[in-house]
Amino acid sequence: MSHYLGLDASTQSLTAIVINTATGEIAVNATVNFGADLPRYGAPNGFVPNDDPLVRLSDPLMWVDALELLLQRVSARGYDWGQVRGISGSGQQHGSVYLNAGYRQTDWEPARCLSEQVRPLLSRRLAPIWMDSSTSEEGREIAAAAGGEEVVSRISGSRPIERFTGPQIRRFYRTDPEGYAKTARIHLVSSFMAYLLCGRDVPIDYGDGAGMNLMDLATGTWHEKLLAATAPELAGKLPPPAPSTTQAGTIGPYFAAKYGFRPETPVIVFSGDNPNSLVGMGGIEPGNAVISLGTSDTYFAPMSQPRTDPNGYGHVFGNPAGGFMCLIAFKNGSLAREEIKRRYHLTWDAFAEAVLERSAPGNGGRSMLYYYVPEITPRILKPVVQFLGPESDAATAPRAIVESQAVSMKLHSAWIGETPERILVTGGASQNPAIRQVLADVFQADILPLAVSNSAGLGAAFRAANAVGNVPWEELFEAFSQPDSSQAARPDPATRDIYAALQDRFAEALKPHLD
Ligand code: ADP
Ligand code: XUL
Repeated sequence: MSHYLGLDASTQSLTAIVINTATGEIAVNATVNFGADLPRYGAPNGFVPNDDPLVRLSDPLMWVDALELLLQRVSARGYDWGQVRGISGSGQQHGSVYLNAGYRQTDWEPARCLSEQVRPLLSRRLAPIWMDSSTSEEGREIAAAAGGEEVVSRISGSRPIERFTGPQIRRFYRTDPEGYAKTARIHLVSSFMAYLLCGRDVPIDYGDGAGMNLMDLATGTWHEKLLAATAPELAGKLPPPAPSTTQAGTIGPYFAAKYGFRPETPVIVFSGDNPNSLVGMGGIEPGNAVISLGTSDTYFAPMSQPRTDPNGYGHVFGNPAGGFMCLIAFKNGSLAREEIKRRYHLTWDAFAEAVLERSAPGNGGRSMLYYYVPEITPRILKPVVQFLGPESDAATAPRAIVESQAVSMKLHSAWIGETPERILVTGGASQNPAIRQVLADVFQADILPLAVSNSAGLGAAFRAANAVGNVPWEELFEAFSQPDSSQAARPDPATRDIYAALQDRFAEALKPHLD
C-alpha cells in the first residue's frame, strides 16, 4: 500500500494522479475535461462565457460533478481506491467559492449525487476564477484603505491584483451585499475540493493563501488591516491558514462509502497549482529555479526569505516544502518568439540554428523590445516592438528576441536575492536547444529540461507521500521527476560580461515604456 493520490483542479480539467512509491510507477493518470465531459455546464473552456471580457466565472458544481465522474471512471477501469494511503491536491489559484451557514452540515447521502447536495450550500452561484480581471476599482480601494499598494505588497507578497481573492471578495460584497452577508465560508478552489473530500471544514494552506492579498507572509495569519480594507466581518468567513503539510482531515463517509476509500485515509491540505508544481518539478530547495516556457513564460523559485518585488510585478506564495516561493509571469513568451519565427519564415529548427550557428553571444549589439501584447513583467500597457542596435535579419533576429527575453527574466528576478545554480525548464519552448543555451549563459546556471506532464498533480501526490508516508522528497524526485541531463545546457563563463552589459542596455531601453 504505497499509493498516493494527487488531484489537480485546473481551469479546464480535473486530473487524478496516483503514484506508487514502492515501484516508482504512475498507477493512475486520468482526467475529466470540463468542456468535453460535462457539456451541460456550457463551459467549453472551463468558465461560463460572458459578454464582458473582464468577467470569468465558473460553476463550482461542475467541479463537484467532475470529481465524482473522475473517481467513477477510474473505478470502472478496475482501480481500487482502497489502495490509496494518502491524498492531497492542487487548484487553480485565486478563485473563490462562497458557502452559506449550511456548509457545516455535511451528512451527504452516498445514494444521491453530491452536486445536488452542495447546491443549497452555495451563497454565490458562480465562482470568480484567476482569469477574471473585473476588480481594478476594488484593488485601488483596498490599496487606499490599507495605506498604499506598497503596504499591501509588503504584507501579503503582492500588490492588489485583479485576479487575487481579496479584490474579488470585495467586489462580491459591493455588488451583492446580501449574498455576502449570507456567506459563512469562503474557500479557494483548492480548499473547496479538500472540503468536499473530507466533508468537514478545512484550512487554506500558506501556498495558496498567499495568493489572496489577505495573508501576512511574516506570521502566516490573516492580516487584520487587509481584512478590514477588503470587506466587513471577513475574518469569520475565512478558514484558518495552515502550513502545507497539515492534515485537513480524513476522507469523508460519502467518498468512503461510494468509492471504496478506506475511511481513515488522510487528506493533506490542498495547495495552489504553482506551489504544487514547484514540488512536482523537484525545485523546492533554494539554489533551484523553474522556468516554464509555454504560451506565457513564468519564472518560479523557492526563497529562503519572504522578500517582495519592489516594483510590484512578481508574487510571493508559500513553498509547500517550507519557506516561500516567487512567481513572475511574462506574457510575451512563446507568442513573441512565434512572431519572429513567422516574420522570417523559419522553422523551429532554423530558429535554433540561427541562434547557435549564425550569430554569437551579444549578437553584435542587436536586441529588441518584444512586447506584442501588454506585459505583466515589467508592466507595459501599450504594446511596443522595436529592434535595438544594428538592423536584425533572419540570422540575428531569433537571437535578438531570445537574449532580450532572457536578460529581462534575469533583470526582473533579481529582487529575489538568490542566484540559482540549476534551472529546471519545462513547457513547449524548452525543447529548443538554442533557448536553453542562451538561458544558461545569461543566468550562468545549468539548464535542465524536465519532461514531467502535470507537475501540479504530481506535486500534490508527492506532498501526500511526504506528509503521510514520510517518503523523502529526494526519493520522490529521483523516481518521478528526474531532469534529462543529456539535454542539459551548461553556461559559458566567457559570456558573463557580455550579458551583464546587455542587461544594463536593455533596462535603459525599457525605461520610456514602463507604466
Ligand atoms: P501551454 O501549456 O502554455 O499551452 P506549451 O507548454 O504546450 O504551452 O508550449 C506551447 C508553445 O511552445 C507553443 O506556443 C510554441 O510556440 C512553443 N514551442 C513548441 N516547440 C518549440 C520549439 N522547438 N522551439 C520554440 N518554441 C516551441
Ligand atoms: C498564478 C495564476 C495562474 C493560476 C492558473 O498567479 O493566476 O497560474 O494559478 O492555474
